[in-house]
Amino acid sequence: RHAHILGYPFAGGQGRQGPELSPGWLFEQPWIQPRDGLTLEMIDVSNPSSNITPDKSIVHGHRFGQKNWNNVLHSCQKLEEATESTLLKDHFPIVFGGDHSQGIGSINGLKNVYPDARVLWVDAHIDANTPLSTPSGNVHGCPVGYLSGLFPYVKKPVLSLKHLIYFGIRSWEPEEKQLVDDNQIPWFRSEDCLVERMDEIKASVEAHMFPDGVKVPYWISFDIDGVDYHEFQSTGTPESLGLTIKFMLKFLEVFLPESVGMDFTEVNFLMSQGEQTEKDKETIKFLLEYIIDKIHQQDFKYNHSNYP
Ligand code: DIR
Ligand code: MN
Ligand code: MN
Ligand code: MN
Repeated sequence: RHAHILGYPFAGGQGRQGPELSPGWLFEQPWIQPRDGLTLEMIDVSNPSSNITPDKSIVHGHRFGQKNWNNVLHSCQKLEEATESTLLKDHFPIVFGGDHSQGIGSINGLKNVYPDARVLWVDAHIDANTPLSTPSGNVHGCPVGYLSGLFPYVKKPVLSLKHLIYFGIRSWEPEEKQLVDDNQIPWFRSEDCLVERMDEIKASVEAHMFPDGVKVPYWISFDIDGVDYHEFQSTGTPESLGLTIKFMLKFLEVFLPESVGMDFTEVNFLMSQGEQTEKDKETIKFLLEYIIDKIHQQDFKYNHSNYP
């Protein structure tokens, strides 16, 4: 399959400068230049930098408590359209952010084409906050809440909580953990994410996602903070006790062949210094080259036009 990288230079879903610079950095790298099977496209976002002003406007009777909300939604609308058109070409979108608020746009685009696609959420965080539960007001902590209809004013909930599984979570608000427990959303802790246990993990993912045995494609939503801080530091809210890069490679090897697209988010090189930044840049190169290679090898299993 053809890989199409959508750069999403938007940092307004959180409070730090930096994530908006990552796509520009990436697109300048010699190893990512367009070639057979690989194209690049930069999304034109509104107000790329973080902006911590809470939006006080009222829509459908509800006050927006989240920061920078109008820019998030406006930019996500463009991302939704670009993701959708990439999928309609049967190309594989890699949405390279930017912060994780991008999931609102990318997964809406996904669901326009593959309405019952399943989502694998790799993250240190649950990202299911709502206007009421968010302590920070940062929308990057809310995409699952928005997508699954927990926002009172959401027009179109597109993601069923039955179609979601977490990997690597280790930080949450009480309301988020309650949601995971109440809805029995499976989550794999970092200590259980071992390469040797991948067969077991895959079997339990499939049993949950496809109880009737009929497979549909996955979308991988990869927040780099899912990876342990000791292995990758260039991210805004790093957490220790995370996934290893070694596990991530195995995870990608196993799930990319069954996936139609992915998010790759929260890379922020302003969060590290010197040697560490260089090491983290090498890690991104290694991961992306691995991902693109796996996409090129992908069997043409899911084609939008023969999709049920
Ligand atoms: C926190 C942090 N739960 C929040 N979330 C992050 O602000 O809602 N998600 N960093 O990636
Ligand atoms: Mn739409
Ligand atoms: Mn996170
Ligand atoms: Mn996240």
